[in-house]
This record gives sequence, C-alpha cells and structure tokens, in this order.
Amino acid sequence: PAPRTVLLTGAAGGLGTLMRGLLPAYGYELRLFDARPIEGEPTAITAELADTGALREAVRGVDAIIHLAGISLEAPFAKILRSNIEGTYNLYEAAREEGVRRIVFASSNHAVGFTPRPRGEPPFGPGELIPVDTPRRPDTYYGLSKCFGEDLAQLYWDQHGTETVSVRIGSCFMEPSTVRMLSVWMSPGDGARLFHAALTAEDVGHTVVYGSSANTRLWWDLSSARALGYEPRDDSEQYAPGLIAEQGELDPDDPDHACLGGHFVTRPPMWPH
Ligand code: NAI
Ligand code: 15L
Repeated sequence: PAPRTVLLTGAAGGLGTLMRGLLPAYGYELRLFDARPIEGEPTAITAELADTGALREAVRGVDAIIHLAGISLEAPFAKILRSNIEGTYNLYEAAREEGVRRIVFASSNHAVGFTPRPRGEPPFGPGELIPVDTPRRPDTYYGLSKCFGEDLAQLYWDQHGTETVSVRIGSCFMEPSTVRMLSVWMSPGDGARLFHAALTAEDVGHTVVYGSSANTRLWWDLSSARALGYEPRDDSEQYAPGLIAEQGELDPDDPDHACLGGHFVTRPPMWPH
C-alpha cells in the first residue's frame, strides 16, 4: 500500500517548508521533526537527531520518512559528523528498530561535486550527461557526508531490507538565482513530484537519482528518477535570458564553473550556525 503517514525531518528548513506546503495535496499526513521549532505547528517535534529517544518516538508508526534534516552547507568536520553522519545513522537505526520500510534521503549534487560538468552547447546528449554511477567526488565535508548517507542506505538495504531513494538534489528554491542553477534547478513542484514518486515506486531497493527539473541546460541523467515514475514538468530556461544578461555565461575555464559543484569546489559556502 502507498505510504500515508510520512515523517519529514528538517521540516523547519527551506526545502522542508516548501514540501510542507506541497506534499499534503498528494494525500500524505506529515509528521514534522526539526531541531528548530516551527511557527504555527504546535505538534511538530522539536529535537536534535542526536536525541535517539525522541527520534525513535518520531518514527514510530509512520509509513515512510523523508530525511532532510542536517547541515545543508559546508561546516567544520565535527559539526558535519554530528548532524549529518551520526544524525543520519541515528535516523536509520530508529527506522530499523521501528520497522519503517522506506526512506527518501536528501543527498546532494555535492556528493559528486568535483565531477567536471559537460562542456559545449546545451542541450547535452546521453553520452555527455553525468550518470548516477559516476565515481563519487565530494567537494566538501558536506558532500562527503552525503556519500556516507548513500552508502549507509545501501548497507541498510542489503543488511536489513530498509528501502531508500537517495535524491542528489541540485538546487531546490522558488526560482533559479544563478546561471549555474539554470542547469541544476529543481522547481518546488517537481521536487514534490519526485518525492511522491520516490515514496510510491515499487521495489526501489536502494536507488540513487538526481533531483532536478527537465532543464534545457541539464548536466545529469534523470533516467533513474524517471524510472520511478517521475515526470518533471518544469524547465529553468524561461529564467535564462535575465540571468545571463545579469551574470554572463558560465566560463568552463573558470574553476568556479568547471565542476558540477560550482563554487563549492573553490569557496564552499559555510553553514552560518
Ligand atoms: P536548511 O538548512 O534550510 O534546512 C535544514 C534543516 O535541518 C534546518 O531546519 C535545521 O534546523 C535542521 N537540522 C540541521 N541539523 C539538525 C540536527 N542535528 N537535528 C535536527 N535538525 C537539524 O536546508 P534545505 O535547503 O532545506 O535542505 C534540506 C536538505 O536537503 C538538507 O539535507 C540538504 O543537505 C539537502 N539538499 C538541499 C538542497 C536545496 O537545494 N535546498 C540541495 C541539495 C541537498
Ligand atoms: C546544496 O546541497 C545546498 O544544500 C543548497 O543550499 C544549494 O547550495 C545546492 O546544494 C546547490 O548546489 O546549489
């Protein structure tokens, strides 16, 4: 049966807030979890991923989990270790103990951020798009923690039969705000479509997908996402003229623009907290 009650970790964050708005229309009842309280949501669980007791209670009785909680930018290793590595382990353990079968894990393009991006004129053909099985090349400790999450998901599938769809999200914001984002943008509507597909597709085992819209300037292969039933409806191209007029085309010889991870490979943005 399709999952109905879904735990959304990281529910107070940017993506969590977008998904709180969009996923209920698919029939999901969301249980919310975040270290930060959420205004207007008195039933949300306010706890750290380090609080294994709270986590175990939070996952009890849900049909599936969308795991967004974590540090979403670069940070000192000790912080990444606690929130993203140990935190994700704690979540998987809680899910195993409570018998939750399916997790959708918010991985990131930064797990493969040092991969050179396709060069030349878009749209890029099948031989040029970055496949999901390209070798991991994390661009930060942050990206490294997403590699860990993907490997943890594989272990929990092989060892315990816990299913995961790891979504290597590009940039999910209301609108693309940089020329790079024209290639990696995932509209919020497509994000909800992809999470819904990841929650409902059958026999996913551990599946890795890229998370983006069907952008004209797309850099990666969406076929594993489409195989889940995902049909993206959006394309960032309408924003291209304005952004290119403002910022110029990407120069592939500029180290800031040479790789999938963009400026994360040169000047990683730091988590402010
Ligand atoms: P965000 O930084 O806005 O939200 C993350 C949330 O996680 C915050 O509300 C924070 O309080 C919570 N959190 C952090 N550490 C925690 C801990 N130890 N225990 C409990 N809660 C904790 O990030 P955003 O943009 O909403 O991203 C959500 C997830 O998706 C993150 O895992 C991020 O790495 C991933 N992602 C997001 C992308 C995007 O375009 N928004 C792109 C690629 C990946
Ligand atoms: C990420 O992984 C970050 O969480 C998000 O804030 C964006 O910076 C995104 O990648 C990106 O690559 O644009």
